[in-house]
Amino acid sequence: MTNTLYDALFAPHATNDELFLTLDDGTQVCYARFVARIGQLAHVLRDAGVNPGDRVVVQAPKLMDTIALYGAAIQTGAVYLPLNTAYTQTELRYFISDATPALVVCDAQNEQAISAICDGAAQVLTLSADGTGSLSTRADTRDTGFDTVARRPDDLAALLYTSGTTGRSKGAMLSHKNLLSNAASLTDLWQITDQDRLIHALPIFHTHGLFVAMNTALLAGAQVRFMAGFDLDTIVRELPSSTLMMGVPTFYTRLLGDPRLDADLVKPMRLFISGSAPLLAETHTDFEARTGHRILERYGMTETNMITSNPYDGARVAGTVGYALPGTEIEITDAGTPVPPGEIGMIEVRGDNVFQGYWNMPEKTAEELRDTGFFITGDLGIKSEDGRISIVGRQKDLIISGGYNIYPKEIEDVINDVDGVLESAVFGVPHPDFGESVMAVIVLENIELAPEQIAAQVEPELARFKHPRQYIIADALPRNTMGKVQKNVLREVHAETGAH
Ligand code: MCA
Ligand code: AMP
Repeated sequence: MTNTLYDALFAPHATNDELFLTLDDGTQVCYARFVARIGQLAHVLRDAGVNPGDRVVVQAPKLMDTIALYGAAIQTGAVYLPLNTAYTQTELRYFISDATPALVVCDAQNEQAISAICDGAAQVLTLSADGTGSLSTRADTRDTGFDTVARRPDDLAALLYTSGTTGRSKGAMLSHKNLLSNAASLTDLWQITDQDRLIHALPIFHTHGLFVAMNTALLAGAQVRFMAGFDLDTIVRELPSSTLMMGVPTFYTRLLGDPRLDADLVKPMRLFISGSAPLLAETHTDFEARTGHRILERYGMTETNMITSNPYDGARVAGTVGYALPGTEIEITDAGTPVPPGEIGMIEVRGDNVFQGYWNMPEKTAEELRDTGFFITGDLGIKSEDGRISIVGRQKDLIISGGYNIYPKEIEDVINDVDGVLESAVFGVPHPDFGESVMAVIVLENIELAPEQIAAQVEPELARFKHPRQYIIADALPRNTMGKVQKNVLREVHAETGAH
């Protein structure tokens, strides 16, 4: 019985006594124990009625059991669907109704609200920050052996929601082959081995922390220092005994802000990797000056996994995202036609890493995934003569704050629903810690409404990281002759405000 992803990432470790995870409280988990836990959790999933192809929604804290649950979903042939722990009930209602899961796993404090949303259509089990909950309790008494369900390379392994320009999040369907091919390319390119110890401070509900970091570590049999979240002191403490770190640019600017960061502290470190948002050239050069390490920047998307990487051995050039990964083709296009090297165009990508389409959204899939297999990323870039890619902008209206993607349309829709609001424009302005932060300019109907009154209605609907840091009331929005709101004008006018 073969199961593409399980056989590559988890099964080989069934008798591996080497160390896998080290947690914040000092707990150490070896690979074999981790695989045994996956087996126990797989029984719980099956008992809960999860069948092959069913979605398992997980909105849970970052724990060993949460990552084992990913393995268990794969072993039972289910589709793993992780959700940001910051999502509000309104946001959860959408994801659950769209994905129609068989099971939802959540923190006990959200059990009641999520049960009400599911309304009997899905089972709800709990996994809380202290590791307790009905999921763990049930697993504790189950067998560790589980007959792995067969899954082929094209079967779905995960469904990851990514916000959309229309305001509605889209579920990106990722197959076993999509995930495994990308993990294999990255492990090879970044030379990850069982001698590595990875600092893992990213959330595990996105591609970066879940697939880029965990799948490569599992494939290589590396050790993982699994941190509940980003904590500067913990990272500074762990750097001298680690070899590898993956982070968003905010990790690196925060480290640079700490006087303890120097070449001595990072002596055993082999590789620092950055992605999910543009790394400023200044951060790149400052980091090298302080530590002697040139950060390796790579580029990816939820729909495509990783697309490019700067080389491990060759030049890591600040402001570029490197070359297409092996097995991945990139074309820079203008209205679908490739443009010559050095010219700006749309970045399109094709390869085993590219997803299977959007869940329940065939029209969206058709708009963004060509019949030729090329996916239209929405990012604008340039390819040099030798194939090196630089991202120069985005055609999609997107804000990236601390590595989280925020689509303005989603926030504008909520603001526009407030009584007394005529229209709004949401955009990103430079922010020293998060790279960009969210700002809203609002035009009112003929009525007095304070920004705080608007915020009080908007914010309960949206995860905290999406909240505008400022609401500005204006008489009108700047528009071009076609009537389109000029967000570039708003960004320029308000550029200074976001830094505060
Ligand atoms: C936290 N807050 C944020 C963010 N994170 N606000 C805006 N943007 C954020 N990213 C809020 C908190 O709720 C808090 O609100 C306040 O800001 C300060 O929180 P702080 O303690 O400073 O935050 P933190 O807990 O230290 O988190 C910052 C972080 C985190 C470490 C940068 O956001 C993070 O881990 N980001 C990584 C995201 C990621 O994994 N992206 C990959 C997506 P209050 O005011 O209530 O205190 S995958 C992807 O993009 C593709 C595929 C790719 O290429 O990787
Ligand atoms: P997501 O859809 O959440 O996976 O985010 C993907 C988007 O993040 C891409 O389309 C890019 O706009 C952006 N992104 C990821 N990595 C980088 C990078 N290294 N530099 C610039 N933008 C990036």
